[in-house]
Amino acid sequence: MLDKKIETIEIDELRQMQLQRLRATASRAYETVPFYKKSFDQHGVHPDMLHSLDDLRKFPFLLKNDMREAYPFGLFSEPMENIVRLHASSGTTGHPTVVGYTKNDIDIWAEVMARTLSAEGGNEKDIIQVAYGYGLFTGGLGAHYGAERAGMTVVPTSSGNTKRQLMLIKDFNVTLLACTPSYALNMVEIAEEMGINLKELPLRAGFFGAEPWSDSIRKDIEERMGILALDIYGLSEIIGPGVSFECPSKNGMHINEDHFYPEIINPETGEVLPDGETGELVLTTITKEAFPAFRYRTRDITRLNREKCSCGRTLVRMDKVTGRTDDMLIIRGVNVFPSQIESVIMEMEEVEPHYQILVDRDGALDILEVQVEVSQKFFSDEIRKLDAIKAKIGKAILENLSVSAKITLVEPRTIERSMGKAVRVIDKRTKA
Ligand code: DLL
Repeated sequence: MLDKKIETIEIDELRQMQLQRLRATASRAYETVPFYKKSFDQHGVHPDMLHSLDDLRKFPFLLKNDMREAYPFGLFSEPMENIVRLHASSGTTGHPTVVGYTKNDIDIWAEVMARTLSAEGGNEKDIIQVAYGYGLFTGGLGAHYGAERAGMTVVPTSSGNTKRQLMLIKDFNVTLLACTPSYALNMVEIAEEMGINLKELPLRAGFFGAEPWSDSIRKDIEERMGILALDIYGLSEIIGPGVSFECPSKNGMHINEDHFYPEIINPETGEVLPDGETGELVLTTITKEAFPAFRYRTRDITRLNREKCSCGRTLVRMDKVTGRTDDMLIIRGVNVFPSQIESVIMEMEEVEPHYQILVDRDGALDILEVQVEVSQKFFSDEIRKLDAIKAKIGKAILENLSVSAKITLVEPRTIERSMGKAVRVIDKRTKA
């Protein structure tokens, strides 16, 4: 634990700190960002109305689209001379969303990421390889500054050039790894090909995030790398990685509540749900200067857990994010989350954790196809056996998701490997 005082803070003290910070941020946003003034006024709310944290629910949400419309700097609350860094997330349509940081924001980011990367005991004796992409994406630089703040030795490889990554892990005696879980799986395969046994190396833990990954994938990475695999969560609109992090109990991610205030809402009605219920995560930054995000709708689906954690931290935990409200597929009227398909696939020993979901339309009918790689061990089997594997996966998907899917088994190593966030779904239907 890096910051015992904060990470095990008494709840009453935390709530008081949050309220104070929230009020200050709300006032600053109202006074300096015309968007917030207009939006608060239109909803008949004012920062002075924040007498308790619950009063926040009366305030309007911030949507991704509001950020797009404010492109590039419309939501900044500080003059450009105080902004020392910009990041942006690409998104699939329209303008990217741009976020800015003051020197103090970068400092806070380093601090929350230092907590994240020290969660399993890491310290200045560690050598961490940062294989998240460096650039406008927040993964690389976010992890980098956090690791430096924790006093670690950073190997800033960024993503790609996997053989060299592996050589450095081995030659530099790297102990910690930070990258997306899909890139970690990619690394494992290439290490196996190169004859590098990661299990024999000092590598001890990995901090994986930026995309959903199931516990089965965690198990696969842990076994094949011989490490502890921890989940880390964040988004550029809020700060980047560092919003929440898993401790070695691996039972939810502790939210850095001294900087980010979470709520869970019903995505249909916008109503705040009680703790313990699953819904859309809404986050408010309570210390950010350059770009204060007030009730930002993340679209990520999760649940808050306030039960005491065995690690001693009092910071609330959020469940692993298994999907987003906008990645739900509607197939012939049935709601399907890609993570549900992944869970089914991961139960099958005959296939590898590499798959792609293709959705198309034939006339009025939605077609769902799941392409998945057969394990080397089973690939040489006769057609009859491969057909049986296909039928088994198809049946399991139908039973679990109530939707029929065409299963295509592909040769090992044919689905494109990811360096960053994996592309799992290709939806060829024209979206309304
Ligand atoms: O992905 C920040 C990040 C970098 C987080 C490195 C963790 C590690 P964006 O590119 O803005 O920022 O994407 C944010 O990615 O709203 C989630 O949908 C998804 N996401 C991030 N972390 C996780 C995770 C970075 N641990 C979006 N599990 C978020 C599931 C995640 N989804």
